[in-house]
Amino acid sequence: MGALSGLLAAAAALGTGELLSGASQKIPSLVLGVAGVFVDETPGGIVRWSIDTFGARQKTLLVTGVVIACLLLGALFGILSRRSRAVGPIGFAAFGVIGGWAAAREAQSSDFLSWLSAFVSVGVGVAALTVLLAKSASERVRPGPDVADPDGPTTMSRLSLNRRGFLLASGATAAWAVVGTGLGRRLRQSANVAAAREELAPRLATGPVIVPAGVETFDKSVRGVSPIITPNRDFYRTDASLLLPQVDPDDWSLRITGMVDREIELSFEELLAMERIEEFITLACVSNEVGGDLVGNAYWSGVPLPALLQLAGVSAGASQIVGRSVDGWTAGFPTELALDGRPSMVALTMNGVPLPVKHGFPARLLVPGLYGYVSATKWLKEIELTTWEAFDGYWIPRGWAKEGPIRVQSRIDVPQSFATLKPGRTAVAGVAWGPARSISRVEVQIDEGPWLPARLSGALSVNAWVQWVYEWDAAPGSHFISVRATDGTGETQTAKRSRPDPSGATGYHSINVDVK
Ligand SMILES: Nc1nc2c(c(=O)[nH]1)N[C@H]1C(S)=C(S)[C@@H](COP(=O)(O)O)O[C@H]1N2
Ligand SMILES: [Mo]
Repeated sequence: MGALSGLLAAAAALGTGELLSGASQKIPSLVLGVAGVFVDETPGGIVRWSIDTFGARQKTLLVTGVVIACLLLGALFGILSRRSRAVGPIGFAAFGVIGGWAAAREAQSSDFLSWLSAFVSVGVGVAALTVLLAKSASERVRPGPDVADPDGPTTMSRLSLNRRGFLLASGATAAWAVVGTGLGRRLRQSANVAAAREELAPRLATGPVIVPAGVETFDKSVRGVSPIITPNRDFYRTDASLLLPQVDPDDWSLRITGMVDREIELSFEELLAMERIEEFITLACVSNEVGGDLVGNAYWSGVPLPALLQLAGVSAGASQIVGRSVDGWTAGFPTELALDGRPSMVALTMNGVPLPVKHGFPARLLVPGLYGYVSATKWLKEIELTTWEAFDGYWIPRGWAKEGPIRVQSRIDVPQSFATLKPGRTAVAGVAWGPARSISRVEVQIDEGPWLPARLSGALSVNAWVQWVYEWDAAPGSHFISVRATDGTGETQTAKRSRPDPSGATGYHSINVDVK
Protein backbone atom coordinates (compact mmCIF):
# COMPACT_ATOMS: atom_id res chain seq x y z
CA MET A 1 0.00 0.00 0.00
CA GLY A 2 2.91 2.32 0.65
CA ALA A 3 4.14 1.92 -2.91
CA LEU A 4 0.69 2.49 -4.38
CA SER A 5 0.13 5.52 -2.16
CA GLY A 6 3.43 7.05 -3.21
CA LEU A 7 2.83 6.36 -6.87
CA LEU A 8 -0.64 7.89 -6.81
CA ALA A 9 0.55 10.89 -4.86
CA ALA A 10 3.32 11.48 -7.41
CA ALA A 11 0.74 11.18 -10.19
CA ALA A 12 -1.48 13.72 -8.46
CA ALA A 13 1.48 16.10 -8.15
CA LEU A 14 2.33 15.72 -11.84
CA GLY A 15 -1.33 16.14 -12.79
CA THR A 16 -1.48 19.34 -10.76
CA GLY A 17 1.57 20.66 -12.57
CA GLU A 18 0.00 19.82 -15.94
CA LEU A 19 -3.24 21.51 -14.98
CA LEU A 20 -1.45 24.65 -13.84
CA SER A 21 0.61 24.71 -17.02
CA GLY A 22 -2.63 24.80 -18.97
CA ALA A 23 -3.72 27.90 -17.11
CA SER A 24 -1.01 30.16 -18.52
CA GLN A 25 1.61 30.15 -21.25
CA LYS A 26 3.97 31.46 -18.60
CA ILE A 27 3.76 28.23 -16.58
CA PRO A 28 5.51 25.42 -18.43
CA SER A 29 4.72 21.81 -17.69
CA LEU A 30 7.08 20.51 -15.00
CA VAL A 31 7.42 17.24 -16.89
CA LEU A 32 8.24 18.94 -20.17
CA GLY A 33 10.63 21.20 -18.32
CA VAL A 34 12.56 18.23 -16.98
CA ALA A 35 12.51 16.57 -20.40
CA GLY A 36 13.87 19.84 -21.78
CA VAL A 37 16.81 19.64 -19.41
CA PHE A 38 17.72 16.25 -20.81
CA VAL A 39 17.45 17.57 -24.34
CA ASP A 40 19.67 20.56 -23.66
CA GLU A 41 22.13 19.32 -21.08
CA THR A 42 23.08 15.77 -21.99
CA PRO A 43 26.73 15.53 -22.91
CA GLY A 44 27.28 16.13 -26.58
CA GLY A 45 23.60 16.83 -27.02
CA ILE A 46 22.89 13.14 -27.50
CA VAL A 47 19.20 13.50 -26.81
CA ARG A 48 18.87 16.54 -29.03
CA TRP A 49 20.62 14.67 -31.78
CA SER A 50 18.33 11.67 -31.45
CA ILE A 51 15.23 13.88 -31.45
CA ASP A 52 16.45 15.66 -34.56
CA THR A 53 17.06 12.28 -36.11
CA PHE A 54 14.10 10.27 -34.89
CA GLY A 55 11.59 13.06 -34.52
CA ALA A 56 8.55 13.48 -32.35
CA ARG A 57 8.37 9.85 -31.28
CA GLN A 58 11.70 10.21 -29.54
CA LYS A 59 10.36 13.17 -27.61
CA THR A 60 7.27 11.23 -26.56
CA LEU A 61 9.57 8.47 -25.38
CA LEU A 62 11.63 10.92 -23.34
CA VAL A 63 8.57 12.48 -21.73
CA THR A 64 7.16 9.02 -20.96
CA GLY A 65 10.49 8.14 -19.38
CA VAL A 66 10.40 11.21 -17.13
CA VAL A 67 6.84 10.42 -16.05
CA ILE A 68 7.64 6.78 -15.28
CA ALA A 69 10.75 7.78 -13.32
CA CYS A 70 8.67 10.22 -11.26
CA LEU A 71 6.01 7.61 -10.53
CA LEU A 72 8.58 4.99 -9.53
CA LEU A 73 10.39 7.44 -7.27
CA GLY A 74 7.03 8.36 -5.78
CA ALA A 75 6.42 4.68 -5.05
CA LEU A 76 9.81 4.43 -3.43
CA PHE A 77 9.08 7.48 -1.24
CA GLY A 78 5.81 5.84 -0.30
CA ILE A 79 7.53 2.66 0.82
CA LEU A 80 10.22 4.54 2.74
CA SER A 81 7.57 6.70 4.42
CA ARG A 82 6.54 3.62 6.30
CA ARG A 83 9.81 3.82 8.17
CA SER A 84 10.06 7.55 8.52
CA ARG A 85 7.24 10.03 7.99
CA ALA A 86 9.71 12.67 6.84
CA VAL A 87 10.83 10.81 3.73
CA GLY A 88 7.69 11.59 1.73
CA PRO A 89 7.69 15.37 2.13
CA ILE A 90 11.45 15.59 1.71
CA GLY A 91 11.43 13.42 -1.39
CA PHE A 92 8.56 15.34 -2.92
CA ALA A 93 10.20 18.65 -2.09
CA ALA A 94 13.32 17.49 -3.89
CA PHE A 95 11.12 16.65 -6.88
CA GLY A 96 9.64 20.10 -6.69
CA VAL A 97 13.01 21.81 -6.66
CA ILE A 98 14.09 19.94 -9.78
CA GLY A 99 10.77 20.53 -11.52
CA GLY A 100 10.59 24.19 -10.57
CA TRP A 101 14.15 24.85 -11.64
CA ALA A 102 13.66 23.00 -14.93
CA ALA A 103 10.44 24.88 -15.64
CA ALA A 104 11.87 28.27 -14.70
CA ARG A 105 14.76 27.90 -17.13
CA GLU A 106 12.34 27.52 -20.08
CA ALA A 107 12.48 30.56 -22.33
CA GLN A 108 8.87 31.74 -22.15
CA SER A 109 8.24 30.95 -18.53
CA SER A 110 7.90 33.23 -15.57
CA ASP A 111 10.32 32.20 -12.81
CA PHE A 112 7.88 33.09 -10.09
CA LEU A 113 4.98 31.16 -11.64
CA SER A 114 7.17 28.15 -12.38
CA TRP A 115 8.27 27.94 -8.77
CA LEU A 116 4.74 28.54 -7.57
CA SER A 117 3.48 25.73 -9.78
CA ALA A 118 6.16 23.40 -8.41
CA PHE A 119 5.31 24.42 -4.85
CA VAL A 120 1.58 23.84 -5.30
CA SER A 121 2.18 20.51 -7.08
CA VAL A 122 4.43 19.31 -4.27
CA GLY A 123 1.82 20.44 -1.75
CA VAL A 124 -0.87 18.40 -3.49
CA GLY A 125 1.48 15.40 -3.72
CA VAL A 126 2.39 15.53 -0.02
CA ALA A 127 -1.23 16.01 1.02
CA ALA A 128 -2.31 13.05 -1.12
CA LEU A 129 0.51 10.92 0.26
CA THR A 130 -0.39 11.80 3.84
CA VAL A 131 -4.06 10.97 3.38
CA LEU A 132 -3.37 7.74 1.49
CA LEU A 133 -0.81 6.53 4.02
CA ALA A 134 -3.17 7.30 6.87
CA LYS A 135 -6.00 5.40 5.18
CA SER A 136 -3.81 2.45 4.28
CA ALA A 137 -2.46 2.35 7.82
CA SER A 138 -5.92 2.27 9.32
CA GLU A 139 -6.87 -0.31 6.74
CA ARG A 140 -4.43 -2.59 8.39
CA VAL A 141 -6.14 -1.61 11.62
CA ARG A 142 -3.05 -1.38 13.62
CA PRO A 143 -2.04 1.36 15.95
CA GLY A 144 1.00 2.17 13.83
CA PRO A 145 2.69 0.99 10.68
CA ASP A 146 5.50 -0.71 12.55
CA VAL A 147 3.48 -2.91 14.84
CA ALA A 148 3.11 -6.33 13.28
CA ASP A 149 0.02 -7.87 14.70
CA PRO A 150 -2.01 -9.50 11.95
CA ASP A 151 -4.69 -10.64 14.35
CA GLY A 152 -5.22 -7.34 16.04
CA PRO A 153 -8.59 -6.57 17.53
CA THR A 154 -11.00 -5.66 14.79
CA THR A 155 -14.28 -6.49 13.21
CA MET A 156 -15.04 -7.27 9.61
CA SER A 157 -17.23 -4.23 9.21
CA ARG A 158 -14.54 -1.91 10.53
CA LEU A 159 -12.09 -3.47 8.12
CA SER A 160 -14.28 -3.10 5.06
CA LEU A 161 -15.11 0.47 6.01
CA ASN A 162 -11.42 1.32 6.15
CA ARG A 163 -10.72 -0.48 2.94
CA ARG A 164 -13.44 1.55 1.34
CA GLY A 165 -11.85 4.70 2.69
CA PHE A 166 -8.53 3.85 1.09
CA LEU A 167 -10.16 2.85 -2.18
CA LEU A 168 -12.09 6.11 -2.31
CA ALA A 169 -9.05 8.20 -1.50
CA SER A 170 -6.85 6.44 -4.04
CA GLY A 171 -9.60 6.60 -6.66
CA ALA A 172 -9.97 10.33 -6.09
CA THR A 173 -6.21 10.82 -6.29
CA ALA A 174 -5.98 8.85 -9.52
CA ALA A 175 -8.92 10.75 -10.98
CA TRP A 176 -7.32 14.07 -10.08
CA ALA A 177 -4.10 12.98 -11.79
CA VAL A 178 -5.88 11.90 -14.96
CA VAL A 179 -8.22 14.87 -15.19
CA GLY A 180 -5.50 17.38 -14.33
CA THR A 181 -3.16 15.93 -16.93
CA GLY A 182 -5.83 15.70 -19.62
CA LEU A 183 -7.27 19.14 -19.03
CA GLY A 184 -3.86 20.78 -18.67
CA ARG A 185 -2.57 19.27 -21.90
CA ARG A 186 -5.67 20.28 -23.75
CA LEU A 187 -5.55 23.87 -22.49
CA ARG A 188 -1.86 24.12 -23.32
CA GLN A 189 -2.46 22.72 -26.77
CA SER A 190 -5.30 25.10 -27.55
CA ALA A 191 -3.16 28.01 -26.37
CA ASN A 192 -0.38 26.83 -28.70
CA VAL A 193 -2.77 26.54 -31.60
CA ALA A 194 -4.26 29.96 -30.91
CA ALA A 195 -0.75 31.41 -30.93
CA ALA A 196 0.14 29.59 -34.17
CA ARG A 197 -3.04 30.90 -35.78
CA GLU A 198 -2.21 34.43 -34.70
CA GLU A 199 1.28 34.13 -36.13
CA LEU A 200 -0.03 32.96 -39.48
CA ALA A 201 -2.49 35.82 -39.82
CA PRO A 202 -0.21 38.27 -41.63
CA ARG A 203 1.05 35.61 -44.03
CA LEU A 204 -2.44 34.47 -44.91
CA ALA A 205 -4.02 37.87 -45.29
CA THR A 206 -6.32 38.01 -48.29
CA GLY A 207 -7.58 40.97 -50.18
CA PRO A 208 -9.82 43.12 -48.04
CA VAL A 209 -13.10 41.48 -47.18
CA ILE A 210 -15.37 44.11 -48.62
CA VAL A 211 -18.27 44.16 -50.96
CA PRO A 212 -16.78 45.00 -54.37
CA ALA A 213 -17.70 48.38 -55.82
CA GLY A 214 -20.77 48.10 -57.99
CA VAL A 215 -22.39 45.32 -55.97
CA GLU A 216 -25.46 46.78 -54.32
CA THR A 217 -26.37 45.33 -50.92
CA PHE A 218 -29.18 45.97 -48.48
CA ASP A 219 -26.86 45.86 -45.47
CA LYS A 220 -27.57 49.49 -44.64
CA SER A 221 -30.85 50.17 -46.40
CA VAL A 222 -32.94 47.29 -45.04
CA ARG A 223 -33.12 46.85 -41.31
CA GLY A 224 -33.04 43.25 -40.08
CA VAL A 225 -31.82 41.53 -43.23
CA SER A 226 -28.84 39.14 -42.85
CA PRO A 227 -25.60 40.92 -43.71
CA ILE A 228 -24.40 39.88 -47.14
CA ILE A 229 -21.12 38.68 -45.61
CA THR A 230 -21.62 36.62 -42.46
CA PRO A 231 -19.07 37.59 -39.79
CA ASN A 232 -17.08 34.60 -38.51
CA ARG A 233 -18.51 34.96 -35.01
CA ASP A 234 -22.05 34.58 -36.40
CA PHE A 235 -21.29 31.77 -38.84
CA TYR A 236 -23.14 28.59 -37.93
CA ARG A 237 -21.14 25.61 -36.77
CA THR A 238 -21.97 21.94 -37.18
CA ASP A 239 -19.69 19.01 -36.60
CA ALA A 240 -19.56 15.67 -34.91
CA SER A 241 -16.59 16.65 -32.72
CA LEU A 242 -17.22 16.81 -28.99
CA LEU A 243 -13.83 18.37 -28.40
CA LEU A 244 -12.64 20.78 -31.06
CA PRO A 245 -9.55 19.33 -32.69
CA GLN A 246 -6.58 21.56 -31.83
CA VAL A 247 -4.24 21.21 -34.78
CA ASP A 248 -0.84 22.84 -34.73
CA PRO A 249 0.14 23.54 -38.36
CA ASP A 250 3.74 22.64 -37.50
CA ASP A 251 2.72 19.08 -36.62
CA TRP A 252 0.30 18.81 -39.52
CA SER A 253 0.45 17.63 -43.09
CA LEU A 254 -1.99 17.02 -45.89
CA ARG A 255 -1.77 13.69 -47.66
CA ILE A 256 -3.26 12.89 -51.05
CA THR A 257 -3.71 9.16 -51.34
CA GLY A 258 -5.54 6.33 -53.06
CA MET A 259 -6.12 6.20 -56.79
CA VAL A 260 -3.38 8.64 -57.74
CA ASP A 261 -0.22 8.38 -59.80
CA ARG A 262 1.88 9.23 -56.74
CA GLU A 263 0.77 9.69 -53.17
CA ILE A 264 1.98 13.00 -51.82
CA GLU A 265 2.29 14.65 -48.44
CA LEU A 266 2.44 18.41 -48.06
CA SER A 267 3.47 20.35 -45.00
CA PHE A 268 1.59 23.50 -44.12
CA GLU A 269 4.55 25.52 -45.44
CA GLU A 270 4.41 23.69 -48.76
CA LEU A 271 0.69 24.36 -48.99
CA LEU A 272 1.33 28.03 -48.21
CA ALA A 273 3.80 28.21 -51.07
CA MET A 274 1.13 27.26 -53.60
CA GLU A 275 -1.03 29.72 -55.43
CA ARG A 276 -4.33 30.56 -53.76
CA ILE A 277 -7.78 31.56 -54.94
CA GLU A 278 -10.39 33.66 -53.17
CA GLU A 279 -14.14 33.39 -53.45
CA PHE A 280 -17.41 34.29 -51.76
CA ILE A 281 -19.10 30.98 -51.03
CA THR A 282 -22.34 30.22 -49.23
CA LEU A 283 -22.13 27.06 -47.14
CA ALA A 284 -25.26 25.34 -45.88
CA CYS A 285 -25.96 22.41 -43.62
CA VAL A 286 -28.25 19.69 -44.93
CA SER A 287 -29.96 19.69 -41.52
CA ASN A 288 -31.09 23.26 -41.99
CA GLU A 289 -34.87 23.53 -41.64
CA VAL A 290 -36.77 25.78 -44.02
CA GLY A 291 -36.22 29.26 -42.58
CA GLY A 292 -33.36 27.98 -40.39
CA ASP A 293 -29.99 29.57 -39.77
CA LEU A 294 -27.54 26.76 -40.55
CA VAL A 295 -26.31 28.67 -43.57
CA GLY A 296 -23.80 31.47 -44.00
CA ASN A 297 -21.83 33.35 -46.60
CA ALA A 298 -18.10 34.03 -46.20
CA TYR A 299 -15.08 35.08 -48.21
CA TRP A 300 -12.79 32.07 -48.36
CA SER A 301 -9.30 31.63 -49.72
CA GLY A 302 -7.21 28.56 -50.22
CA VAL A 303 -5.36 26.28 -52.56
CA PRO A 304 -7.47 25.21 -55.53
CA LEU A 305 -8.34 21.54 -55.28
CA PRO A 306 -7.57 20.90 -58.99
CA ALA A 307 -3.99 22.10 -58.48
CA LEU A 308 -3.52 19.67 -55.60
CA LEU A 309 -5.08 16.81 -57.55
CA GLN A 310 -2.77 17.58 -60.44
CA LEU A 311 0.27 17.28 -58.18
CA ALA A 312 -0.77 13.75 -57.25
CA GLY A 313 -2.21 12.81 -60.65
CA VAL A 314 -5.73 11.39 -60.54
CA SER A 315 -6.03 7.84 -61.89
CA ALA A 316 -8.71 7.00 -64.42
CA GLY A 317 -11.81 5.71 -62.68
CA ALA A 318 -11.22 7.61 -59.44
CA SER A 319 -14.80 8.81 -59.24
CA GLN A 320 -14.92 9.93 -55.61
CA ILE A 321 -12.88 12.35 -53.53
CA VAL A 322 -12.95 11.65 -49.81
CA GLY A 323 -11.82 14.18 -47.24
CA ARG A 324 -10.68 12.83 -43.88
CA SER A 325 -10.24 14.93 -40.76
CA VAL A 326 -7.61 14.53 -38.06
CA ASP A 327 -10.29 12.94 -35.87
CA GLY A 328 -11.44 10.50 -38.51
CA TRP A 329 -14.58 12.21 -39.85
CA THR A 330 -15.12 11.71 -43.57
CA ALA A 331 -17.07 13.20 -46.47
CA GLY A 332 -17.07 12.20 -50.14
CA PHE A 333 -18.17 13.86 -53.39
CA PRO A 334 -17.85 13.16 -57.12
CA THR A 335 -14.39 13.89 -58.55
CA GLU A 336 -15.91 15.59 -61.57
CA LEU A 337 -17.42 18.31 -59.37
CA ALA A 338 -13.98 19.30 -58.15
CA LEU A 339 -12.76 19.62 -61.72
CA ASP A 340 -15.70 21.26 -63.49
CA GLY A 341 -14.39 24.77 -63.01
CA ARG A 342 -16.06 25.71 -59.75
CA PRO A 343 -13.63 27.15 -57.19
CA SER A 344 -13.31 24.06 -54.99
CA MET A 345 -10.43 24.48 -52.60
CA VAL A 346 -8.53 23.50 -49.52
CA ALA A 347 -9.48 26.64 -47.67
CA LEU A 348 -7.02 28.30 -45.30
CA THR A 349 -8.83 31.53 -44.52
CA MET A 350 -12.35 32.65 -43.74
CA ASN A 351 -13.26 36.30 -44.12
CA GLY A 352 -9.62 37.31 -44.39
CA VAL A 353 -8.25 35.54 -41.31
CA PRO A 354 -6.87 32.02 -40.78
CA LEU A 355 -9.76 29.59 -40.34
CA PRO A 356 -11.13 29.84 -36.82
CA VAL A 357 -10.44 26.63 -34.90
CA LYS A 358 -14.13 25.72 -34.86
CA HIS A 359 -14.29 26.14 -38.62
CA GLY A 360 -11.43 23.74 -39.31
CA PHE A 361 -8.05 25.37 -38.65
CA PRO A 362 -5.60 24.96 -40.28
CA ALA A 363 -7.28 23.65 -43.46
CA ARG A 364 -10.66 22.48 -44.69
CA LEU A 365 -12.27 21.45 -47.94
CA LEU A 366 -14.90 23.54 -49.67
CA VAL A 367 -16.82 22.56 -52.77
CA PRO A 368 -19.26 25.32 -53.73
CA GLY A 369 -22.77 24.00 -54.26
CA LEU A 370 -22.48 20.97 -51.97
CA TYR A 371 -23.81 20.61 -48.45
CA GLY A 372 -21.12 20.51 -45.79
CA TYR A 373 -21.77 16.88 -44.85
CA VAL A 374 -20.55 15.56 -48.22
CA SER A 375 -17.77 18.04 -48.86
CA ALA A 376 -16.58 20.56 -46.30
CA THR A 377 -14.21 18.45 -44.18
CA LYS A 378 -12.74 20.59 -41.40
CA TRP A 379 -9.35 19.87 -39.79
CA LEU A 380 -8.52 18.14 -43.05
CA LYS A 381 -5.57 15.76 -43.05
CA GLU A 382 -6.12 13.51 -46.03
CA ILE A 383 -7.71 13.61 -49.46
CA GLU A 384 -8.25 10.12 -50.76
CA LEU A 385 -9.22 9.25 -54.31
CA THR A 386 -11.39 6.21 -54.64
CA THR A 387 -14.44 5.02 -56.54
CA TRP A 388 -17.98 6.17 -55.88
CA GLU A 389 -18.97 2.66 -54.81
CA ALA A 390 -15.96 1.87 -52.64
CA PHE A 391 -16.55 4.28 -49.78
CA ASP A 392 -19.34 6.07 -47.92
CA GLY A 393 -18.63 9.17 -45.86
CA TYR A 394 -19.59 9.58 -42.21
CA TRP A 395 -23.25 10.56 -42.65
CA ILE A 396 -24.19 8.20 -45.49
CA PRO A 397 -24.74 5.02 -43.45
CA ARG A 398 -26.61 7.23 -40.96
CA GLY A 399 -29.41 7.77 -43.39
CA TRP A 400 -28.39 10.76 -45.49
CA ALA A 401 -28.22 10.88 -49.27
CA LYS A 402 -24.90 10.11 -50.88
CA GLU A 403 -25.08 13.07 -53.21
CA GLY A 404 -25.58 16.38 -51.50
CA PRO A 405 -26.20 19.32 -53.83
CA ILE A 406 -27.44 22.35 -51.89
CA ARG A 407 -31.08 22.91 -52.71
CA VAL A 408 -32.14 26.33 -53.92
CA GLN A 409 -33.66 28.01 -50.88
CA SER A 410 -34.85 31.35 -49.58
CA ARG A 411 -35.52 32.76 -46.15
CA ILE A 412 -37.50 35.68 -44.75
CA ASP A 413 -35.38 37.54 -42.19
CA VAL A 414 -37.72 40.47 -41.61
CA PRO A 415 -40.37 40.91 -40.36
CA GLN A 416 -40.16 38.11 -37.85
CA SER A 417 -42.96 35.63 -37.73
CA PHE A 418 -45.87 36.66 -35.49
CA ALA A 419 -44.65 40.27 -35.47
CA THR A 420 -47.24 43.02 -35.14
CA LEU A 421 -46.76 45.77 -37.71
CA LYS A 422 -48.17 49.17 -38.39
CA PRO A 423 -50.13 49.58 -41.62
CA GLY A 424 -48.26 51.08 -44.56
CA ARG A 425 -44.92 50.55 -46.22
CA THR A 426 -42.92 47.67 -44.75
CA ALA A 427 -39.80 45.97 -46.11
CA VAL A 428 -40.14 42.21 -46.35
CA ALA A 429 -36.58 40.97 -46.84
CA GLY A 430 -34.19 38.08 -46.53
CA VAL A 431 -31.63 35.97 -48.36
CA ALA A 432 -31.76 33.35 -51.11
CA TRP A 433 -29.10 30.89 -52.17
CA GLY A 434 -28.32 28.38 -54.89
CA PRO A 435 -24.53 28.14 -54.70
CA ALA A 436 -22.72 27.19 -57.93
CA ARG A 437 -25.72 28.27 -59.96
CA SER A 438 -26.65 31.71 -58.54
CA ILE A 439 -30.09 33.14 -57.94
CA SER A 440 -32.07 34.62 -60.81
CA ARG A 441 -35.38 35.47 -59.18
CA VAL A 442 -37.05 35.76 -55.78
CA GLU A 443 -40.79 36.12 -55.41
CA VAL A 444 -43.05 36.93 -52.50
CA GLN A 445 -46.65 35.90 -51.98
CA ILE A 446 -49.01 37.71 -49.62
CA ASP A 447 -51.93 35.57 -48.48
CA GLU A 448 -53.46 33.88 -51.53
CA GLY A 449 -52.26 36.62 -53.88
CA PRO A 450 -50.04 36.36 -56.94
CA TRP A 451 -46.29 35.80 -56.71
CA LEU A 452 -44.68 39.23 -56.78
CA PRO A 453 -41.07 39.84 -57.82
CA ALA A 454 -38.68 40.95 -55.04
CA ARG A 455 -35.74 43.21 -55.72
CA LEU A 456 -32.36 41.45 -55.53
CA SER A 457 -29.07 42.76 -54.18
CA GLY A 458 -26.00 42.38 -56.32
CA ALA A 459 -24.32 38.97 -56.26
CA LEU A 460 -20.88 38.59 -54.69
CA SER A 461 -20.36 35.50 -56.85
CA VAL A 462 -22.41 32.72 -58.43
CA ASN A 463 -21.58 30.74 -55.29
CA ALA A 464 -22.88 33.31 -52.84
CA TRP A 465 -26.32 34.10 -51.59
CA VAL A 466 -28.17 37.28 -52.48
CA GLN A 467 -30.32 39.54 -50.37
CA TRP A 468 -33.84 40.34 -51.53
CA VAL A 469 -36.42 42.91 -50.52
CA TYR A 470 -40.09 43.44 -51.26
CA GLU A 471 -41.63 46.77 -50.37
CA TRP A 472 -44.98 45.77 -49.02
CA ASP A 473 -47.90 48.12 -48.48
CA ALA A 474 -49.31 46.39 -45.43
CA ALA A 475 -53.07 46.57 -44.99
CA PRO A 476 -54.67 45.96 -41.58
CA GLY A 477 -55.44 42.37 -40.80
CA SER A 478 -53.70 39.08 -40.32
CA HIS A 479 -51.39 38.02 -43.16
CA PHE A 480 -49.44 35.03 -44.34
CA ILE A 481 -46.26 35.76 -46.32
CA SER A 482 -44.21 33.24 -48.31
CA VAL A 483 -41.04 33.44 -50.37
CA ARG A 484 -39.58 31.31 -53.15
CA ALA A 485 -36.40 31.54 -55.20
CA THR A 486 -35.37 30.45 -58.67
CA ASP A 487 -31.76 29.57 -59.43
CA GLY A 488 -29.66 30.47 -62.45
CA THR A 489 -30.64 27.30 -64.27
CA GLY A 490 -34.32 28.26 -64.03
CA GLU A 491 -35.19 25.77 -61.31
CA THR A 492 -37.69 27.16 -58.81
CA GLN A 493 -38.01 25.92 -55.24
CA THR A 494 -40.68 23.30 -54.85
CA ALA A 495 -43.67 24.06 -52.62
CA LYS A 496 -43.63 20.49 -51.36
CA ARG A 497 -42.58 20.36 -47.73
CA SER A 498 -40.02 17.76 -46.79
CA ARG A 499 -37.81 17.16 -43.80
CA PRO A 500 -34.06 17.80 -43.89
CA ASP A 501 -33.26 14.11 -44.14
CA PRO A 502 -32.19 12.55 -46.37
CA SER A 503 -31.28 15.32 -48.81
CA GLY A 504 -32.22 18.76 -47.48
CA ALA A 505 -35.49 20.38 -46.45
CA THR A 506 -37.85 21.65 -49.16
CA GLY A 507 -40.84 23.94 -49.14
CA TYR A 508 -41.39 27.67 -48.87
CA HIS A 509 -40.47 29.72 -45.84
CA SER A 510 -43.61 31.45 -44.61
CA ILE A 511 -44.45 33.81 -41.77
CA ASN A 512 -47.60 35.15 -40.10
CA VAL A 513 -47.89 38.82 -39.24
CA ASP A 514 -50.57 41.04 -37.74
CA VAL A 515 -51.05 44.53 -39.11
CA LYS A 516 -52.97 46.92 -36.91
N1 LIG B 1 -14.13 17.22 -39.48
C1 LIG B 1 -15.41 17.54 -39.68
N2 LIG B 1 -15.73 18.35 -40.70
C2 LIG B 1 -17.01 18.69 -40.93
C3 LIG B 1 -18.05 18.19 -40.11
C4 LIG B 1 -17.68 17.33 -39.04
O1 LIG B 1 -18.53 16.84 -38.27
N3 LIG B 1 -16.36 17.03 -38.85
N4 LIG B 1 -19.35 18.56 -40.35
C5 LIG B 1 -19.67 19.00 -41.70
C6 LIG B 1 -20.97 19.60 -41.80
S1 LIG B 1 -22.30 18.57 -41.60
C7 LIG B 1 -21.15 20.90 -42.15
S2 LIG B 1 -22.68 21.51 -42.49
C8 LIG B 1 -20.01 21.83 -42.25
C9 LIG B 1 -20.23 23.02 -41.35
O2 LIG B 1 -19.11 23.87 -41.40
P1 LIG B 1 -18.98 25.03 -40.33
O3 LIG B 1 -19.09 24.39 -38.97
O4 LIG B 1 -17.68 25.67 -40.59
O5 LIG B 1 -20.14 25.97 -40.57
O6 LIG B 1 -18.79 21.22 -41.87
C10 LIG B 1 -18.62 19.90 -42.32
N5 LIG B 1 -17.29 19.50 -41.98
MO1 LIG C 1 -24.17 19.76 -41.96
